Amino acid sequence: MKARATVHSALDVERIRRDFPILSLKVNARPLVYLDNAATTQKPLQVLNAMQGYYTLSNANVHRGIHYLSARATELYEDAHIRAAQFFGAKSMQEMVFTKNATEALNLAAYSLTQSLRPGDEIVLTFMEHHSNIVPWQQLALQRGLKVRFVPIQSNGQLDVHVLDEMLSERTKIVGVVHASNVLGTINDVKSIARRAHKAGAKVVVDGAQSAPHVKVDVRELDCDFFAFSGHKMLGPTGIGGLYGKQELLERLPPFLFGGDMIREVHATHSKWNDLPWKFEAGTPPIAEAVGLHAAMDYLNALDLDRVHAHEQMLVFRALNGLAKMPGVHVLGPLDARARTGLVSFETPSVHPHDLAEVLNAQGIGIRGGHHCAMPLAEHLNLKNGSARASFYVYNSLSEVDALLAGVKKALKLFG
Ligand code: C6P
Repeated sequence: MKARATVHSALDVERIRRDFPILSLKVNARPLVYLDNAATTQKPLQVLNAMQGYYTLSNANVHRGIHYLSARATELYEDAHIRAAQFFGAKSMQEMVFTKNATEALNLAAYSLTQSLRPGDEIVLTFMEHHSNIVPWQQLALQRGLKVRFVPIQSNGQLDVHVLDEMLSERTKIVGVVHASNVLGTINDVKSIARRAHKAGAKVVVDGAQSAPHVKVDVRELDCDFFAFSGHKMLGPTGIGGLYGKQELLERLPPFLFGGDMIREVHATHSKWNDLPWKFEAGTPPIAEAVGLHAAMDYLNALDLDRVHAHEQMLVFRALNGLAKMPGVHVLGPLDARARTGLVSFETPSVHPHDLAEVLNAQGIGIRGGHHCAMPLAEHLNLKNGSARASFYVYNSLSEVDALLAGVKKALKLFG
């Protein structure tokens, strides 16, 4: 096996690392090598300072008061929607609903979209999905008599779109697809999937949790109907994510959560909903987190996502080549680094991924082992113990990839 990629670094990692003091930690007397970015990324000082600045000088509730601080907090909260809408190429902030995370965004889409479906209607998902883009559909399908079908994965780590074509029919109402797999790293051709799904009359829901941080996303170019993301995987704080939705669809959908701020009028027997996007944002929202997310998106814009992707390809290329040379290691997903985001998962049949993660932790290296919240994928690929996963980001360097490779070698020897 030989991995292929364009090899050039596009980011000044040394300078970037100065924005992330946490990366200077020592773990087990070794420099921390943080390779669990698909779970969550570290936060730059710019994000931390923006959030502290908000609480220090601008804190109030939003959309509720006419006093100075409430107006200021409201402006900051709405500015964050505008930035997020721009970041993903949405038409306006009406199309950008903030949620707690990608999971909540996918639950919102699943709940609201399935309310009008009838028994026998079909939802097509893929075996590459994270539980967050399976379980909501599965549970609503059980309640409403819907059928969920799964597109298989080919041996090259890509979806079998011919099977998708065969599955699509007038019964298909929704196609749910992960943009980038959190296990295989595969970047799916969402644009072509959306074209196929729309031809059948289905709506397309994209799980962008693992693509939004790593590649430039333009929802209008992809022509997806919904796109979910999490702020904490893209340098932002936990507690905030979002759902992009085409305005005309969001206008028609029923709300998911009910309460304050999402209403225009409430009477004893009925209520009327607020304008978009507030119709889908019930209760006091994550205001400081929105300010942090805004700063994170500014930070990523300044780095340029094309350069972020190029940098990650360089790291993945090195990791793929190193792992491919090791006997007893089986790399998952596409062998071409250009078809991937910045993560590499691999199986080591002689070492349980949790043991491998522990040996690496003793060397200061943080990776994730297990099924990565994608059990149907592990079953589909017959991965009994799951896999080990190293996931990279803007602050990771080639020498950290080398530390990973040396660590894996050591673990294999230890257990070999
Ligand atoms: N995957 C991982 O280590 P939340 O938890 O809502 O922020 O993200 C959920 C989610 C949805 N889709 C994909 C493709 C994901 O990878 C995740 C989160 C983490 O792989 C935690 S399990």
